[in-house]
Amino acid sequence: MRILFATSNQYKIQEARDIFGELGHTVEPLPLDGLIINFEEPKHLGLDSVAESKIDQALSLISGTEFEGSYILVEDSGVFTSFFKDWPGASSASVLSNLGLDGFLEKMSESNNREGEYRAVAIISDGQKKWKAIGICKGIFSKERLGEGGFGYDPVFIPSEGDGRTFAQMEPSLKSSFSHRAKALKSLSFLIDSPSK
Ligand code: ITT
Repeated sequence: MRILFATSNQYKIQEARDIFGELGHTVEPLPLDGLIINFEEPKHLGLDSVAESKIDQALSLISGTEFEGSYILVEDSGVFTSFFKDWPGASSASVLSNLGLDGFLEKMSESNNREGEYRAVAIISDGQKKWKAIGICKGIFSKERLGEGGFGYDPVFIPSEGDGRTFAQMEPSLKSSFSHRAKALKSLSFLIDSPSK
Protein backbone atom coordinates (compact mmCIF):
# COMPACT_ATOMS: atom_id res chain seq x y z
CA MET A 1 0.00 0.00 0.00
CA ARG A 2 1.20 3.54 -0.78
CA ILE A 3 0.79 5.83 2.22
CA LEU A 4 1.13 9.62 2.06
CA PHE A 5 2.23 11.01 5.43
CA ALA A 6 1.09 14.59 6.03
CA THR A 7 3.77 15.88 8.36
CA SER A 8 6.44 18.55 8.37
CA ASN A 9 8.72 16.33 10.47
CA GLN A 10 11.30 14.39 8.44
CA TYR A 11 12.14 12.15 11.40
CA LYS A 12 8.54 10.99 11.60
CA ILE A 13 8.65 10.12 7.91
CA GLN A 14 11.83 8.10 8.35
CA GLU A 15 10.37 6.20 11.31
CA ALA A 16 7.16 5.53 9.40
CA ARG A 17 9.22 4.19 6.48
CA ASP A 18 11.11 1.84 8.80
CA ILE A 19 7.90 0.61 10.41
CA PHE A 20 5.57 0.36 7.40
CA GLY A 21 8.40 -0.73 5.08
CA GLU A 22 8.82 -3.90 7.10
CA LEU A 23 5.11 -4.54 6.67
CA GLY A 24 5.33 -4.15 2.89
CA HIS A 25 4.00 -0.59 2.54
CA THR A 26 5.64 2.53 1.09
CA VAL A 27 5.55 5.94 2.79
CA GLU A 28 5.94 9.26 1.00
CA PRO A 29 5.60 12.77 2.35
CA LEU A 30 2.50 14.77 1.50
CA PRO A 31 2.61 17.07 -0.31
CA LEU A 32 5.20 15.73 -2.70
CA ASP A 33 6.14 19.08 -4.16
CA GLY A 34 8.33 20.14 -1.24
CA LEU A 35 5.81 22.54 0.28
CA ILE A 36 5.71 22.54 4.08
CA ILE A 37 2.44 21.47 5.65
CA ASN A 38 1.26 24.00 8.18
CA PHE A 39 -1.58 22.56 10.20
CA GLU A 40 -3.75 24.57 12.54
CA GLU A 41 -3.28 22.54 15.73
CA PRO A 42 -5.75 22.95 18.64
CA LYS A 43 -3.05 21.82 21.11
CA HIS A 44 -5.12 22.76 24.19
CA LEU A 45 -7.59 19.96 23.28
CA GLY A 46 -4.96 17.20 23.48
CA LEU A 47 -3.28 14.77 21.08
CA ASP A 48 -6.43 12.97 20.00
CA SER A 49 -8.27 16.12 18.93
CA VAL A 50 -5.17 17.48 17.22
CA ALA A 51 -4.77 14.25 15.23
CA GLU A 52 -8.48 14.36 14.24
CA SER A 53 -8.05 17.96 13.19
CA LYS A 54 -4.93 17.14 11.17
CA ILE A 55 -6.66 14.36 9.20
CA ASP A 56 -9.62 16.64 8.42
CA GLN A 57 -7.25 19.35 7.20
CA ALA A 58 -5.14 16.90 5.18
CA LEU A 59 -8.21 15.39 3.48
CA SER A 60 -9.56 18.78 2.60
CA LEU A 61 -6.11 19.81 1.29
CA ILE A 62 -6.07 16.92 -1.21
CA SER A 63 -9.73 17.15 -2.15
CA GLY A 64 -10.01 17.49 -5.93
CA THR A 65 -6.30 16.74 -6.46
CA GLU A 66 -4.60 13.66 -7.88
CA PHE A 67 -4.08 12.46 -4.28
CA GLU A 68 -7.79 12.15 -3.48
CA GLY A 69 -8.53 8.52 -2.53
CA SER A 70 -4.93 7.80 -1.47
CA TYR A 71 -4.19 6.56 2.03
CA ILE A 72 -3.33 9.66 4.06
CA LEU A 73 -1.55 9.34 7.39
CA VAL A 74 -1.32 11.94 10.15
CA GLU A 75 0.10 11.67 13.63
CA ASP A 76 0.25 13.85 16.71
CA SER A 77 2.64 13.01 19.48
CA GLY A 78 4.02 14.35 22.71
CA VAL A 79 6.10 13.73 25.76
CA PHE A 80 4.43 13.34 29.17
CA THR A 81 6.02 13.50 32.61
CA SER A 82 4.52 11.73 35.63
CA PHE A 83 5.32 14.63 37.93
CA PHE A 84 3.89 17.54 35.93
CA LYS A 85 0.35 16.72 34.88
CA ASP A 86 -0.06 16.98 31.08
CA TRP A 87 3.28 18.79 30.73
CA PRO A 88 4.77 19.21 28.24
CA GLY A 89 2.18 16.91 26.66
CA ALA A 90 0.47 18.22 23.57
CA SER A 91 2.69 21.32 23.79
CA SER A 92 5.91 19.32 23.56
CA ALA A 93 7.08 21.01 20.37
CA SER A 94 6.50 24.55 21.66
CA VAL A 95 8.01 23.80 25.09
CA LEU A 96 11.12 22.57 23.31
CA SER A 97 11.38 25.62 21.09
CA ASN A 98 10.78 28.00 24.02
CA LEU A 99 12.88 26.33 26.76
CA GLY A 100 15.18 24.04 24.83
CA LEU A 101 16.25 20.68 26.24
CA ASP A 102 18.35 22.39 28.93
CA GLY A 103 15.31 24.34 30.10
CA PHE A 104 13.26 21.12 30.12
CA LEU A 105 15.93 19.39 32.24
CA GLU A 106 16.05 22.36 34.61
CA LYS A 107 12.30 22.15 35.12
CA MET A 108 12.56 18.38 35.63
CA SER A 109 15.11 18.96 38.40
CA GLU A 110 12.17 20.35 40.48
CA SER A 111 10.67 16.85 40.36
CA ASN A 112 11.61 13.82 42.43
CA ASN A 113 10.00 11.53 39.85
CA ARG A 114 11.73 11.21 36.49
CA GLU A 115 9.25 8.77 34.98
CA GLY A 116 7.24 9.61 31.90
CA GLU A 117 6.19 8.46 28.49
CA TYR A 118 6.00 9.29 24.82
CA ARG A 119 2.51 9.08 23.29
CA ALA A 120 1.33 9.09 19.69
CA VAL A 121 -2.10 9.18 18.11
CA ALA A 122 -2.03 8.17 14.44
CA ILE A 123 -4.91 8.26 11.97
CA ILE A 124 -5.04 6.94 8.43
CA SER A 125 -7.85 7.54 5.96
CA ASP A 126 -8.64 6.83 2.33
CA GLY A 127 -11.22 9.60 2.37
CA GLN A 128 -14.06 7.13 3.05
CA LYS A 129 -12.95 5.19 6.10
CA LYS A 130 -10.78 6.29 8.98
CA TRP A 131 -8.62 4.15 11.27
CA LYS A 132 -7.05 5.44 14.50
CA ALA A 133 -4.50 3.95 16.90
CA ILE A 134 -2.48 5.10 19.87
CA GLY A 135 0.98 4.10 20.99
CA ILE A 136 2.71 4.61 24.32
CA CYS A 137 6.36 4.16 25.19
CA LYS A 138 7.25 4.40 28.88
CA GLY A 139 10.61 5.40 30.27
CA ILE A 140 12.54 7.84 32.41
CA PHE A 141 14.10 11.19 31.73
CA SER A 142 17.87 11.31 32.17
CA LYS A 143 19.57 14.12 34.12
CA GLU A 144 21.71 15.14 31.16
CA ARG A 145 21.65 14.94 27.38
CA LEU A 146 23.05 11.69 26.06
CA GLY A 147 23.53 10.92 22.36
CA GLU A 148 23.27 12.77 19.10
CA GLY A 149 20.66 10.82 17.14
CA GLY A 150 16.88 11.13 16.86
CA PHE A 151 15.04 14.40 17.41
CA GLY A 152 13.10 16.35 20.02
CA TYR A 153 13.41 14.84 23.50
CA ASP A 154 15.37 11.76 22.37
CA PRO A 155 18.67 12.81 24.07
CA VAL A 156 16.95 12.84 27.49
CA PHE A 157 14.54 9.89 27.21
CA ILE A 158 15.55 6.37 28.28
CA PRO A 159 12.81 3.94 27.19
CA SER A 160 12.00 1.08 29.58
CA GLU A 161 11.98 -1.46 26.75
CA GLY A 162 15.50 -0.48 25.70
CA ASP A 163 18.95 -1.30 27.01
CA GLY A 164 19.48 1.70 29.29
CA ARG A 165 20.52 4.11 26.52
CA THR A 166 18.54 7.16 25.47
CA PHE A 167 16.69 7.07 22.16
CA ALA A 168 19.34 9.47 20.83
CA GLN A 169 22.07 6.89 21.57
CA MET A 170 20.28 4.06 19.75
CA GLU A 171 20.32 2.99 16.15
CA PRO A 172 17.16 4.41 14.50
CA SER A 173 16.00 0.87 13.70
CA LEU A 174 16.01 -0.03 17.40
CA LYS A 175 13.94 3.05 18.26
CA SER A 176 11.55 2.15 15.44
CA SER A 177 11.04 -1.32 16.89
CA PHE A 178 9.24 -0.18 20.06
CA SER A 179 8.68 3.58 20.00
CA HIS A 180 5.25 5.11 20.63
CA ARG A 181 5.04 5.81 16.90
CA ALA A 182 5.99 2.21 16.04
CA LYS A 183 3.21 0.89 18.27
CA ALA A 184 0.58 3.24 16.84
CA LEU A 185 1.58 2.60 13.23
CA LYS A 186 1.78 -1.18 13.65
CA SER A 187 -1.71 -1.18 15.19
CA LEU A 188 -2.95 0.89 12.26
CA SER A 189 -1.48 -1.56 9.83
CA PHE A 190 -3.32 -4.45 11.50
CA LEU A 191 -6.58 -2.48 11.52
CA ILE A 192 -6.35 -1.68 7.82
CA ASP A 193 -5.55 -5.29 6.94
CA SER A 194 -8.36 -6.63 9.11
CA PRO A 195 -11.01 -8.34 6.90
CA SER A 196 -13.83 -6.85 8.99
CA LYS A 197 -12.82 -3.29 8.01
P1 ITT B 1 3.83 17.54 12.44
O1 ITT B 1 2.82 18.19 13.35
O2 ITT B 1 4.01 18.31 11.17
O3 ITT B 1 3.55 16.08 12.21
P2 ITT B 1 5.70 18.09 14.61
O4 ITT B 1 7.16 17.82 14.82
O5 ITT B 1 5.22 19.49 14.80
O6 ITT B 1 5.28 17.56 13.16
P3 ITT B 1 3.90 17.23 16.72
O7 ITT B 1 3.04 18.43 16.54
O8 ITT B 1 3.25 15.89 16.80
O9 ITT B 1 4.95 17.08 15.51
O10 ITT B 1 4.84 17.48 17.96
C1 ITT B 1 5.43 16.42 18.59
C2 ITT B 1 6.58 16.92 19.43
O11 ITT B 1 6.74 15.95 20.51
C3 ITT B 1 7.88 16.89 18.66
O12 ITT B 1 8.17 18.14 18.08
C4 ITT B 1 8.89 16.50 19.73
O13 ITT B 1 9.29 17.62 20.46
C5 ITT B 1 8.09 15.56 20.63
N1 ITT B 1 8.21 14.17 20.13
C6 ITT B 1 7.23 13.42 19.56
N2 ITT B 1 7.72 12.23 19.16
C7 ITT B 1 9.02 12.23 19.48
C8 ITT B 1 10.06 11.31 19.29
O14 ITT B 1 9.87 10.15 18.68
N3 ITT B 1 11.27 11.64 19.74
C9 ITT B 1 11.48 12.81 20.36
N4 ITT B 1 10.57 13.76 20.56
C10 ITT B 1 9.33 13.47 20.12
